[in-house]
Amino acid sequence: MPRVALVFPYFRTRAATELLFPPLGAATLAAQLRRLGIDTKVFDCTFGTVEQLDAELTGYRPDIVGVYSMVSLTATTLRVAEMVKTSLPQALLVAGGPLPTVFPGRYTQHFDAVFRGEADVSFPSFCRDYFAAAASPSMLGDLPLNTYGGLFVSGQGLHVDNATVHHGERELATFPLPDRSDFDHAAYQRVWLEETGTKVTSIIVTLGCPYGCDFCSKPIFGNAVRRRALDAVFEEIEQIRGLGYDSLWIADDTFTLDETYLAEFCGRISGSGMSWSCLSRANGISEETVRLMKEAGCRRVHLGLESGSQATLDLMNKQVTVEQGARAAELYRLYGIEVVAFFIVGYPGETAADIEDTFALALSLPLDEISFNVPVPLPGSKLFERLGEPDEGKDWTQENEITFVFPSDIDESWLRRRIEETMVAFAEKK
Ligand code: B12
Repeated sequence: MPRVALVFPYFRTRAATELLFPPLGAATLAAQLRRLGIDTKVFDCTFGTVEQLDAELTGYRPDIVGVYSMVSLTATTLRVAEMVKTSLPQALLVAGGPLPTVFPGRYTQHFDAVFRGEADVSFPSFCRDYFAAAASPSMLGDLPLNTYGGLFVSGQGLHVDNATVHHGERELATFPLPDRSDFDHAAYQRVWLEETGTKVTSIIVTLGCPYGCDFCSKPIFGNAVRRRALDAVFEEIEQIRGLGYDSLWIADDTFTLDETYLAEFCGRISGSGMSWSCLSRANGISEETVRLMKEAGCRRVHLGLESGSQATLDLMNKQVTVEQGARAAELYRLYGIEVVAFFIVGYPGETAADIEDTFALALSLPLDEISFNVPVPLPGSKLFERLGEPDEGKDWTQENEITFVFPSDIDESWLRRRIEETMVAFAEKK
């Protein structure tokens, strides 16, 4: 029987900033593939090594190996691709995820095909047809390649560059729930329990974000906001609870966007004993909604306040004011929801005085945690379009670095010192 392997090439780094969640993209695709009757296995590398992956993949003998990639996984993705070429030379190598979506041509140098964007339907349909045709990597041209949304192939005399798709709410409601059965939940829960006292896992409830922040890259879900049917969401939450988790990290770009939908979500999760946290925005949130969120078990929100300078917020096209950010933080805290605030310092075009405004704001608000990052030009963002590729030799694929990867007027050692001083002042204030 033909087999598909889905690889999530993240190997635990134990960095202070690491957050461990099973990859939902692989779980989503596994559910769709299994619904089509295709033998599928997810290889989540989080707790493993490259050698283990090699042995397990070779033992499984897949005909198609699909690898997820994003900016921080560039090196491991290529390493896995090389490994597959050596150990499983007959397998078709396919890439998907945020970075292959933005740079498909870079990935087809190492992979036979790339699926850009939401691949829920296109990739499983492609696998089904590939197996039905008893195809091999050199026979791709025999398949109806222009019918698979987001497919990109370049090589062997083929050039396919199909438009990406965004699945509508009705279609999303017909999808199977992500299949989490291949993950090592005991290992994930052990880490979370040790670090936070709760067992947290991620879930996606709404897709997309309508805002156009200059630094943000939304290669998969894009601007079109779609809400999942709450019946399906709550069936998934029950499954998650059945796996032993007691807390959710809602990974949506902006979960608090639609207050009516949010109120319905709160009504349904209330009293379930499941706590949750999510990302929110400085604008568009009423006191009544915050009250409902608290009653419904919301423990903390993550707010991208970004800056204490209006000029910088405007440079970022954040479409909020400093006052709105301050009010949102105060409102959440008033109702007993913890606030984690993210700030970006050293934005191209901002001055040292703007940055000092950010440090002052961070120290003046009732916040539970703060973090400062320099802007990283993520492929797919407007900032990247403006700044281009990072300077030669700068490693921009790491998580949460305070190192400029582009020429900046801001003195990096001054910035590091001021960040440290602000963090110390924040800790003393708490
Ligand atoms: C959850 C999340 C995390 C989590 C966990 C990631 C995990 N284990 O999956 C945490 C908090 C750890 C995290 C950290 C980081 N993240 Co993050 N994260 C997300 C987030 C919010 C949701 C991802 C998700 O679960 N999506 C839901 C699933 C269903 O979608 P999906 O994974 O995209 O899968 C679909 C497609 O991509 C495709 N697909 C997926 N896999 C495959 C495989 C194959 C073979 C194929 C064909 C298709 C395919 O089909 C799926 C179904 O449609 C996204 C934003 C977003 N909305 O995408 C950012 C995002 C992926 N993260 C991003 C970044 C930059 C980071 C960090 C580098 C941030 C930082 N500076 O610290 C770190 C790196 C951490 C690391 N471990 O490497 C960027 C990536 C940008 C880019 N161009 O590469 C994104 C897009 C956010 C953003 N706008 O900046 N992240």
